[in-house]
Amino acid sequence: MKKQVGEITMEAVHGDITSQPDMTAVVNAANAQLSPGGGVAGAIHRAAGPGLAEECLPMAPIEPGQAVISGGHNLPNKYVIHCLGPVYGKDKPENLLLADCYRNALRLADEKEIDSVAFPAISTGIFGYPFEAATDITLQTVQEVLPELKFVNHIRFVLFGEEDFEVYVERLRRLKI
Ligand code: AR6
Repeated sequence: MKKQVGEITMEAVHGDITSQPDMTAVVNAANAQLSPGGGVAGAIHRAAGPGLAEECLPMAPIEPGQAVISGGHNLPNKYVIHCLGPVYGKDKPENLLLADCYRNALRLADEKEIDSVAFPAISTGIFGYPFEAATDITLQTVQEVLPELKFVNHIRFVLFGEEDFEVYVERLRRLKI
C-alpha cells in the first residue's frame, strides 16, 4: 500500500525490518543501552552482527524520544537509526515521546542526506503501546514533518503482524494530505 505525498512516497508493508534491502536506513525500536534485546532490536542486532553493539556502546544511554544513528554493519542497509520509544504507562507523556521518536528519526535521516527510511511500529511490542493509538500518532507526526524534509523521499512502515499491516493500510487510505 503506497501513498504519494508530493515527492514523498509513504508505504506500509507486511514483513521483517531486517529484510528491507532497498532502504538506505532502517529504524531500530531500541532499548536505552542500545544493546541487543528482544523484538526488533534483537532481530536487528542478530542480522547486523556484534559490530553494531560495539559501535553503539559510546552513544548509550539514550532517553525516550531520542534518536541516534550508526552504520548498518552486516545489514543490507547503510544506516540504522536507533529510537527509544516510551514504555506505555511509565514514560510520560507517552504520546509526545512517541511522536518525538518519529520526528527525531526523520530529522536525523534528513541531516545525513538519507533518501529512504523504514520504520517498525516503535513501542507497540514489549513496551506495550496500544497499536491503533500508536499508529495514529505515528502517521500524524510523519505528516507534520514531511514539509521539512529535503532528502528523505521514501518512508516505509514495516509491520510484522498481518492485522497490524491492515491497520496501517486502512489509516494510510484515510489520510488526507
Ligand atoms: N520486524 C518488524 N517488526 C517487528 C519485528 C521485526 N523483525 N519484530 C517485532 N516487530 P518491539 P518496543 C514488531 O518489542 O515495543 C526490545 O527488547 C512487534 O510486533 O521490538 O519498542 C528492546 O531491547 C511490534 O509491533 O519494540 C527494548 O527493550 C513492534 O515491532 C524493547 O524491546 C515493536 O516491538 C522495545 O520495545
